[in-house]
Amino acid sequence: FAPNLKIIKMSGIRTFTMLKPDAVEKGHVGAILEQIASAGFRIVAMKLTQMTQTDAETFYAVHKERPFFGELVEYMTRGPIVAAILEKENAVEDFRTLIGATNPEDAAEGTIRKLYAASIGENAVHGSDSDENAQIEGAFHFAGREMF
Ligand code: IDP
Repeated sequence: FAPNLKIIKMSGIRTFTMLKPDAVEKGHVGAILEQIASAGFRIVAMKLTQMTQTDAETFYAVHKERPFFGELVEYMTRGPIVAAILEKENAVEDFRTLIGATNPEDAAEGTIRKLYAASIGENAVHGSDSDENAQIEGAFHFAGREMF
């Protein structure tokens, strides 16, 4: 049935990313954006911004019982980040492949985390882990008029 097919095709074309404070501090923004563009992602929305304590606690609420939560909030609020919405077929999965494993020691050669991340905590980049979270996280950072 045609309308349903369209809905199926529409799913999975967007993801949300943050180039985290360590990536910005070390001057890796240009190189990382180049790698993202070369992998075929189109920028839908993008800005340099800084998360407040409340922002970070809300964004990472799923991790609030984890032992590293305080450290994670401190890290994510300590300086500016680049937030962006990216578009490509199969965006969420392909972007997770491009960034590599959470711990850079486990990340595949050539992935963004292998190239630029220092540790499991300071791992340079965020990528949404589902279509639903991509939508929630994109809307957390951007108003509709900022998406193109
Ligand atoms: P992901 O970012 O690869 O999806 P998650 O398990 O969702 O990984 O964790 C969210 C973020 O929390 C990670 O990207 C990393 O910055 C931080 N984090 C995860 N595990 C640890 C840890 O064991 N120690 C310190 N920070 C961690």
